[in-house]
Amino acid sequence: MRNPAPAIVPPNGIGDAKPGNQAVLDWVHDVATLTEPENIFWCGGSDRENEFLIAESLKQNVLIKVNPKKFPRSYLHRSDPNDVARVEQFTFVCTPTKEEAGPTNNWSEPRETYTKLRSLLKEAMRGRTMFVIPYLMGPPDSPLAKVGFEITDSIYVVLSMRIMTRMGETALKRLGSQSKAEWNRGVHSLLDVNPNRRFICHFPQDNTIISVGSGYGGNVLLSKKCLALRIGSYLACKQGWMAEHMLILGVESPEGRKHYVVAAFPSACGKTNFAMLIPPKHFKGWKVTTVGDDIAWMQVRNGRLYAVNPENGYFGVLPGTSYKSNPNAMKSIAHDTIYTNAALIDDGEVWWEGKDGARPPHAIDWRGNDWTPSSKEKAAHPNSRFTTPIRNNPALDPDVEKGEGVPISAIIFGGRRSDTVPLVYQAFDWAHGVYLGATMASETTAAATGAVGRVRRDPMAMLPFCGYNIGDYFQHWLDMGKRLTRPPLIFNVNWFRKGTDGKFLWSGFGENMRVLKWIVDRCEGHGGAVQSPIGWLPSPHDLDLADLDIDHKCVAELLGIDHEEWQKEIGAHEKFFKSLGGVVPEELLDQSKQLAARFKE
Ligand code: GTP
Ligand code: SPV
Ligand code: MN
Repeated sequence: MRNPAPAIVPPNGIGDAKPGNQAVLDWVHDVATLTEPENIFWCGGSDRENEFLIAESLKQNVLIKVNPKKFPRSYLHRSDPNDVARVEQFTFVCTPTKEEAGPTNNWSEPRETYTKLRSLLKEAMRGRTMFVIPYLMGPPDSPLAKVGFEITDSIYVVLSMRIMTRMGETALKRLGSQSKAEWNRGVHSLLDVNPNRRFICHFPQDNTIISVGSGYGGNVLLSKKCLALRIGSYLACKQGWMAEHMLILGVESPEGRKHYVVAAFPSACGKTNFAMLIPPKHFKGWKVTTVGDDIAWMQVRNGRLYAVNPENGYFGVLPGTSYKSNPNAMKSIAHDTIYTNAALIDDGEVWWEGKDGARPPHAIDWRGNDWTPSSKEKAAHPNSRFTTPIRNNPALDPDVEKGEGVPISAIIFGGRRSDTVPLVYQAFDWAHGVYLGATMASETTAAATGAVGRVRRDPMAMLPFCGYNIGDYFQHWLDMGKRLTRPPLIFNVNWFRKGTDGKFLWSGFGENMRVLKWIVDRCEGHGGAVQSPIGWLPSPHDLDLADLDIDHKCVAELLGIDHEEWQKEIGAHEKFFKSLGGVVPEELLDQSKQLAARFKE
């Protein structure tokens, strides 16, 4: 068993931001009666409160100070080595019937699950402090914004939620005092951080989340995957909007024409990097700005799709992040950042694999052990992350706070595919685009526990995040299209195709601008393309590849469609749809047939 963190006693004026809404107070009272904390800390999110909590975290060794000259106000956190990623096998959707959760979710009966969780939570906060975090997802004046409360006994969760969400007063203001107001109830307890007692449970009908036994990222920052995606997607379907695992970026031409695009890539497949892209020299005058890097909430306005970023911070992957690959991320995380499971080098600087410069001669690894370049283990965990405010990003889009959101010109799907899938292609129409999303696949990554590098179907990058029946989710996508008079064009990309030598064929990162430019051209109606069985493909001269060190053979390979590989791919689509057991809309089954038929033409 882990030593429980001691209760903390805040000075006057801190930890007393008690909400005025009676329904919230009643709920907090119920949870406290069950968990029996030493005291309740009502988070308000002020600077003074944050400084106090950081000082406490340093005392408790929850945080380690990193070199303040190099990284002002930044800290390292090490999570338990058994607790370093999302746990999909312990994540549940608890709906009255199994059918509502659908074939892609772990289902658990709500009443039994509440009973089990209540017994785990009984006295769980004895001798400890229970924090109550009010937070708002989305710009304060957005019709899409949602209020949540997270109760937690983890000080790391409080510090992270203050970065990741709009915490405190703005949430309370939005909630108001009405007893019927919509708000999410989130309860989190570390318990003893034991994988055998780790459950992330969602009750969509009750707008409730209960997470126990973990202290890591997507399992415990309940605003993110739990509310903004799983509960969010359920509410979105009911209320007629969309909650998606998508980055949102703005791209402006030298002439000042601006488009916004969203892109759904699975976990650790390049959303943060694409959202912060810096165009290569050849694209002088082009500007890419970030609205969001992980989640998009979208609504229909005047026949167009508009997106807001519900979050207020980035919880991004460290390995591979460098001034070479992503300068905007490096600048963002140079101050006021929490690093989780990175290595610490001798001058108090944090380090991870893929950072600029040579490997350090010595480090303390993510577990707290000595490390040298000859060590077999990685110094930073492959899923080590940074938590940093969106405002640290030098390329933050000026309209990030716009309540109505930004108008979306294109939707991009993509995954990690070593083979089969070309660099970019465009769907013929909305329904075909929905089919591209529904059948996309990707190699698994370290963002979730389990095997890495296994190709799995991950529809719309939502496999682990769709909080209801995936068949209804597909239908919702098809229905949304019918409400759009100016629907975004839909594309699929793959930055990760490999040559026979096993190396990436495409240099990626900033060079992805070349693909983005073609997408923008297509949106404006002047990009060239050739028709293929899978969709509209750029021919090599339709892509601006000037000043790029790539040979023609690679370009041909990147854009090529291998008929044998695609026969296998179509088989995999059909197998996947079959595995869902009859929930797939007829319209998508039909798309599958049309795809197969186009290969025979
Ligand atoms: P989540 O936060 O888990 O949702 O991940 P994400 O989709 O935001 O992925 P992110 O941008 O953090 O990238 C994950 C990993 O992929 C990092 O190690 C990146 O360096 C790497 N990566 C991102 N973009 C590219 C690319 O264009 N090419 C290559 N080869 N690698 C990339
Ligand atoms: C993901 O896995 O897609 C993430 C990281 O964005 S986590 O918040 O841990 O889910
Ligand atoms: Mn993500």
